[in-house]
Amino acid sequence: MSRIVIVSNRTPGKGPAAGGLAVALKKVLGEREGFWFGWSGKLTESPDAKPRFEDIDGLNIAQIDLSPDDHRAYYSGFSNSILWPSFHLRLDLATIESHWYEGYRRVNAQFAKALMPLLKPDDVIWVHDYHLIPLASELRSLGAKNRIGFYLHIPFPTADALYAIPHHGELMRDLSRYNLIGFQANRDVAAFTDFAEHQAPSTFGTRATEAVDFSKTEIAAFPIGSDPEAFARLSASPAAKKMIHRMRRALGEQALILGVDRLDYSKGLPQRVEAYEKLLANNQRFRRNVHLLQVAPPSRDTIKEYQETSDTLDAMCGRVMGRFAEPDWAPLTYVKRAYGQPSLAGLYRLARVALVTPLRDGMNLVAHEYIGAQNPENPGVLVLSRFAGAAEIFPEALLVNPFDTDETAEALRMALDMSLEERRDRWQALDAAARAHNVDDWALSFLERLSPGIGEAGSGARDVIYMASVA
Ligand code: ADQ
Repeated sequence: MSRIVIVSNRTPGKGPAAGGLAVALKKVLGEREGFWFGWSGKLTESPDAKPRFEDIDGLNIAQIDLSPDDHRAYYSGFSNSILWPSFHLRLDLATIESHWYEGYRRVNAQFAKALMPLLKPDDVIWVHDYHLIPLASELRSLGAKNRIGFYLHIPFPTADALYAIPHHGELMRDLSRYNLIGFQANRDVAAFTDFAEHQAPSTFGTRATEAVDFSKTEIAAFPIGSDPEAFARLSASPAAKKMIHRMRRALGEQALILGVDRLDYSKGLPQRVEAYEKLLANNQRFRRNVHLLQVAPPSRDTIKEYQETSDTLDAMCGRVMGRFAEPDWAPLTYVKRAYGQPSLAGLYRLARVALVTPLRDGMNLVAHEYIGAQNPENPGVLVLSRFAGAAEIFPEALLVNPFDTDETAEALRMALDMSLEERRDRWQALDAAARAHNVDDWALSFLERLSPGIGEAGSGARDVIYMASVA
């Protein structure tokens, strides 16, 4: 019987996870038998080639270690200082050290070597995210003939940004070794297709670039979702109620405006605080009547650009406090930590407005979770960036250009002034879209396209090996 092998950068750990991929795949894994294989999170000078098996939160997981040098080049270097900023169109924040590419390839080869002995000929392999673009190539060079799919959780860049990436030609060739490539949004499919067409052999000049053959690779959008029903349930859980009670006591009659993000420059946090500052500056009536809570646990904080984003945000929050705070009123609270899902659900439920304004985002699961957690009788309003993949499926949100802080401030004002009837109408449409794009259907539709018939087996009917690692 065919098995499913999922591969990504990191295995999920215990406790609250701040990565969207971990949240999404844990859900998929929780409903199936099998195991998850990925980097253990441990660094050692001479890693054992053989994976170790462990039970983590009911999931059977196989892990390998990495060497510190390889990990630095592969993870902080090529993946997160070159691919992440370029794919998010932030070439100004990219650090191009082309030697990192060797470490990136070495780690992909190490993953392939560890995985290969575990594979059976009819296993179906699902590889996740930008850390592992070369994995199919590496597996194929070891003789793997399996169906292999790749899912990109982040946006696909424009041709110009891709050209700025060292070895981009090899990465495109690596992508052509997959049978299926899944993107978050139609926007990404269009950018990929555009690039694939651009790098076809030129009929001009004498040195035509060699074409990459994508004739065996299917390309499609599979927008990821959350579990809106679970967030609806969680928002009425004791932990959520406790959080709501605590917040109500602190807020009194003030309307809560909420932001929840990993602390990442792609999330547009300084622009968001500036938009809030403009709301307060332009509308005196909101002072003392609204409160912004921004929850943003640090991530990738060994990378300089992340520390700088954190410093900028500290300064912005300080500026707004200095400008508007009074002895008995603070305009905002900024919390740098992760919360468990029940507490988050409580915050979502209480928030009159969710500010989800990334400068660019693959999907953005916070938007889905916020919708799921709303009270149908009295729902809040989602202010959403046009540049999140989520904008394609949530047109009933208040869509904004996050670079235009006047526009975001005005959307905030509209959200705070919106009638109950309009809030309900918009939320009903949003909730229907969030349910139609839930995470279970996302996983099944990808797997079904990769290997027709495989999704019908249902929970536990097949062994599932997840070889994975998370952002
Ligand atoms: P991320 O960039 O991590 O994911 P996102 O989709 O917003 O972004 O997912 C964040 C997840 O982390 C959510 O499930 C959220 O609940 C959780 N989270 C955030 N802050 C938290 C906090 N303070 N405490 C607890 N949990 C917190 C990447 C891509 C996205 C894509 C996802 C999934 O960058 O574009 O949507 O993968 O594919």
